[in-house]
Amino acid sequence: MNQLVACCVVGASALLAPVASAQIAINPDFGGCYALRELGQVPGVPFNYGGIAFKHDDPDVLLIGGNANGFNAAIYSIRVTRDGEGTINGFVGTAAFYANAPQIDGGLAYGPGNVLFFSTFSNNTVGQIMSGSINPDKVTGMNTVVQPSLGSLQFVPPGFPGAGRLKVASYSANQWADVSFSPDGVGTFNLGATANSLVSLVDGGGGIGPEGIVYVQPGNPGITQHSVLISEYGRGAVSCYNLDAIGDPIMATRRVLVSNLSGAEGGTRDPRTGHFMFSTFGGGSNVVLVTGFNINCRPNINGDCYTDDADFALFAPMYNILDCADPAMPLGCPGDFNDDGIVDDADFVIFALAYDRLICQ
Ligand SMILES: [Ca+2]
Ligand SMILES: [Ca+2]
Ligand SMILES: [Ca+2]
Repeated sequence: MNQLVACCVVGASALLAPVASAQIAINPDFGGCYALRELGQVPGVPFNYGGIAFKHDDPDVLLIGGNANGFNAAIYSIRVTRDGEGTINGFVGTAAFYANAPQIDGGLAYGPGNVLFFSTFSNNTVGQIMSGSINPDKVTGMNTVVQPSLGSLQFVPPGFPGAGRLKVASYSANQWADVSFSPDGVGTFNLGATANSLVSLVDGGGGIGPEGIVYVQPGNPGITQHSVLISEYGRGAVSCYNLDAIGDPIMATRRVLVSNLSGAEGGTRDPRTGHFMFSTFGGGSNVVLVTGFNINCRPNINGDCYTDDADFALFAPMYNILDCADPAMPLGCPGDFNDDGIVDDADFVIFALAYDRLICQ
């Protein structure tokens, strides 16, 4: 029976080939180092898919929103499988219920204290689920921060401009905001009532329709500055943006990374490899992995696929200058791999390890 269904679904797609022939594509301007691996549907997670994140205490367990945007939406958990190189290549069994998350949309991310934050659509709230809870412990309306409705959220990871800050994005209004938060004394957090910054995610092509938000560091192929990937539902794309000093995207730096998507939704990174993973919303709800992203290739200064002699030629002068504050230091001090403000032996050790590994995929 399953085979028959598979047969006929494929057959229908084939008939539509002239219309549906547009394939998911990766922009070659990023150097040809990235590849797509469609992981398909997650067994047991009801359509539509929402935000995704890896469990804070298990890098092989994916959390994913199901029935996204519905009142009966929930977060499900499923264990991933990996090939011999550690790249995710599938799922184990059927997903289990993890926690209720009514109207979850594209944002799902851990904050301080391993509190799981999620964004909701179309009621424009942020929910918080404490470790061990199966229901939201706190829900905060965001109408005074951004116009309805979220959309997405993410915390800026360590080592990035604005590290630790909370960002939210309104899907409907194409607004990105920085939001303050502080402990409320019972394990969750009070959110700021107004935006600390407000970025318009609109350009000549209109609004992007933001969903997933994923930060990626320099050294990833084609990326030479701290950047953020945004799943753009409104554009059928995932794009890469340079960051400003507090970790907000700079709209004018938008570069499409993945195109021809239907319903780009939540995004996260595999904590083991750094690979980028995103979900898609709609009848074809799906999980897609983009290999080539990495977590330990900061020394790939020129942003190609390797850490090699060309990068050493860029690193050596910075090592000689030493201080990132020196006017002679290249912009952004890209040789300071451990972000301590100087380029010294500690950075050289990091360089040598990456040089030995060579490949940044
Ligand atoms: Ca959505
Ligand atoms: Ca390189
Ligand atoms: Ca350093």
